[in-house]
Amino acid sequence: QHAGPHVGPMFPPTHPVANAPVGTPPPTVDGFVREFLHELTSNQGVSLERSTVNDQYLALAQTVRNYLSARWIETQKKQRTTRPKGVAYLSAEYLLGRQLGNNLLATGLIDIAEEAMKQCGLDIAVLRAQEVEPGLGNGGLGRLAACFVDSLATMNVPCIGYGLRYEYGIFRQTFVDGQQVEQPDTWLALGCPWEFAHPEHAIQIDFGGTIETYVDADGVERTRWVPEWNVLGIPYNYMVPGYLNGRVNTLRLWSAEATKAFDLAIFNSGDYAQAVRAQTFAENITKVLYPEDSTPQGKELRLQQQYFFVACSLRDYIERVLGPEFDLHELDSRIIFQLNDTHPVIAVPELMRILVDLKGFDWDEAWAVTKKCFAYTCHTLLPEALEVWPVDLLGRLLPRHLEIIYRINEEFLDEVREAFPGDEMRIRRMSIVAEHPARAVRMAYLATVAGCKVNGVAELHSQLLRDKVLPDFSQLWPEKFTNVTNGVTPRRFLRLANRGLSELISSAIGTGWVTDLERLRELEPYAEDAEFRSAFRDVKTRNKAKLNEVLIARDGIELGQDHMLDVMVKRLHEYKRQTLKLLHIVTLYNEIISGRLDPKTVTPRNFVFGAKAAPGYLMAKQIIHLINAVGSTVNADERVGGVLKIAFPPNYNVTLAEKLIPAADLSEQISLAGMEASGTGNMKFQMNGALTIGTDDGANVEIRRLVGDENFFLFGMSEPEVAELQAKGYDPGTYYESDRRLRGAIDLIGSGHFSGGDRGTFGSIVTNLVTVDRFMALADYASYMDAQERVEKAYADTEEWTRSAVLNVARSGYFSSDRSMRDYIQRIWGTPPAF
Ligand code: B1N
Repeated sequence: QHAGPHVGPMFPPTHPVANAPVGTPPPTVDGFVREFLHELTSNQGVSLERSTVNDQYLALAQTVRNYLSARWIETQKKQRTTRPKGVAYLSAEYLLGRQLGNNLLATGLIDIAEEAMKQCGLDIAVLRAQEVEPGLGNGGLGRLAACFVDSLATMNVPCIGYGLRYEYGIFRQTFVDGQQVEQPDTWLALGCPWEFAHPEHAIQIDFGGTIETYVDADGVERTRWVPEWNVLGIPYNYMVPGYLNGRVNTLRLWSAEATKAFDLAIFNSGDYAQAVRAQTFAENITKVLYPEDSTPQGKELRLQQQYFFVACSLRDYIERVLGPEFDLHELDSRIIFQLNDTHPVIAVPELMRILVDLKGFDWDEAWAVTKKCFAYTCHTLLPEALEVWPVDLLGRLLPRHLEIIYRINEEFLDEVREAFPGDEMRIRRMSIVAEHPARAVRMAYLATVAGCKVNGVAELHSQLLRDKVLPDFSQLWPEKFTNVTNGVTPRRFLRLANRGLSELISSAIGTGWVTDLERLRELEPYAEDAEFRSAFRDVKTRNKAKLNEVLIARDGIELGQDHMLDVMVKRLHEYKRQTLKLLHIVTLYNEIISGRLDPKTVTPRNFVFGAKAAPGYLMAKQIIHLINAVGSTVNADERVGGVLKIAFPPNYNVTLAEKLIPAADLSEQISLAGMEASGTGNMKFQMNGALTIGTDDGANVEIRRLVGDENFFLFGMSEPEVAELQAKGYDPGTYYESDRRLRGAIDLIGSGHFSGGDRGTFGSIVTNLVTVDRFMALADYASYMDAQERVEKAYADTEEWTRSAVLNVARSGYFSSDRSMRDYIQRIWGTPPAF
């Protein structure tokens, strides 16, 4: 049952209190007030009386930031002398969430700051609500990167996160007549106090042009890239504080600007307007985050973004962090570049180019170094999510890189030929360069060939990655493949988001769990303690009340009082099966209005959805429309008597997650088995005492193993059963025909009941479900309905339910991202912690 022997905190905090510089006295409320007022006048240039909430927020942020920056400088100074091996996490996304609360927590200043603001006549909650979260990611993948850098800092591991500073992050979602409308995310508009811009450290990044060969001074024939255009990368540094340990790591996000070459054009061309347009062209590179989760479109600008940020990052690490004296033959002694999915994989040929073309390495020497410096994390199983770049596009933008990829591929295929003589089919299957439908580079293959390790993000996912996505590669290099199950940071998602539960836990077992989450095990006996259970329920009730306040203020949404809170929050994607959740709701509704189900016998429930759809993903947008339509119809129907309430607050993001998750009773994790690589929301819900209804997919498998069958509502086909059904041919129509309740629900949607009588509105959803249903919602429907009935029964027994909820919390320690980091260190990085 237990996830392995428990070995205490590997990286104990080095400092008990705030991140204040060594030797300074501990901060006091009076001192904090003085510093705050100083920031208000000197930075915002206003008096307290005349200040706006934004002024106050910025001044408070500045005050907190000062505590961190001293430790930040110290961390870097120490690293320059100890020269430890570090991790460079390369990720196109960091979904950070609000910073102020986290930084107050990391510095131990929460209470002092709260009291200080009170003395100034201010409510710190109002100031905290002023912060616009940096939404520089789409979903799980970007949030994972943010959790990982938090854990590494807390575990005292040197890490630098590299990424992109998008001027517009993930779009702000609004609903107009129930349909998603995207608004630009202007997160920088009111100023971002957490970033440090360093334009003086700009790096020039080249694009386009041609390659030419020449003979160098030693008479050796070499290749060089003659680029056509370039842009500047400006670093913006963010502090990543460890929890109360004095370490502050760096997150370095790159912003694109026009180079002098563009400026010059203004004078030379005489066409001022054209020159300014050229500048916009350069700045477009970091203008906006591609709002696609799991299904990247092969857009040229996206490739520009990818190359831009990894080229900046490699140059930065090699030239600025290591410096000119460093012998790059030893590169792997100082760094491991962790590739967060395939988005940064163009870093592989870039490092080869640096070593071969710029540093004069011969090819084999360079390849030997490169192979040791990269490791690759795959986050998906969906074939359409595997990035592939057409060679004409790659060759146009990065001609030298394409040539390098060809050579890597040739040598790799020679290796395959040697291992499997005469197996030409295998060669074709494994080639990094696909020939059909068009010549294109398979980035996952390049990452697998170049990476010293390849990992999936949950046990099931890693197994499927080995057996189904990259079987030829795992056969060739079995030792390359490993698993690291995802995790989430308990600082943000338990300690900060759920203060009530945190305090209850600490009153029972002390505060050590914050950095050693396996200690939550010590809560197990409290599951049997009626007083503890009652206190646990009180916390939930208060969290629900707070959520109600938030939803009323934010969206005017009123949830049912004393209802079970059933939550499904995640990106909108067919494989995640929000429609299955809808079929459950519509079934209950249909049974009620047709008189077969007495609403008085139904457990009152609030169904809360949160989900953004990629703007170009039409089916996902229609499903959003349908959720809203079902919501307004059911909520307004008096026959339901208010027992079913549907809420779909728009713009689900980290900030809203922090309110929703602590209030939830039931966590919906209902993807088709074999489709969700891991999921991380599932872990956050468990940690906050929600029970899971879920399929045997992603990390649900591990959650269920840890909490036990009796504390988890399992339903649906297993992955092998899905594969079997797929193989024998899946026909959703048979399920529709044979299941009365299912047919009733689908027919009700098709009848126009939720669309003012118009049958067309949701016609394509209905047709798709009944004829295609790629993700087999209909096949799992009956089993899901059964599981929901078990949920109802279980929820009716309040004491038993609470007991299960407490056990869910007690057994969630494994899902700390600290544990994930320990696994990466042991299985992949070999990074010693730098005390
Ligand atoms: O990564 C998460 C997992 O927990 C989820 O199961 C997985 O779906 C998610 C292209 C992605 N996989 N792939 C992406 C994101 C943006 C993009 O442009 C793909 N996100 C995931 C963390 O491991």
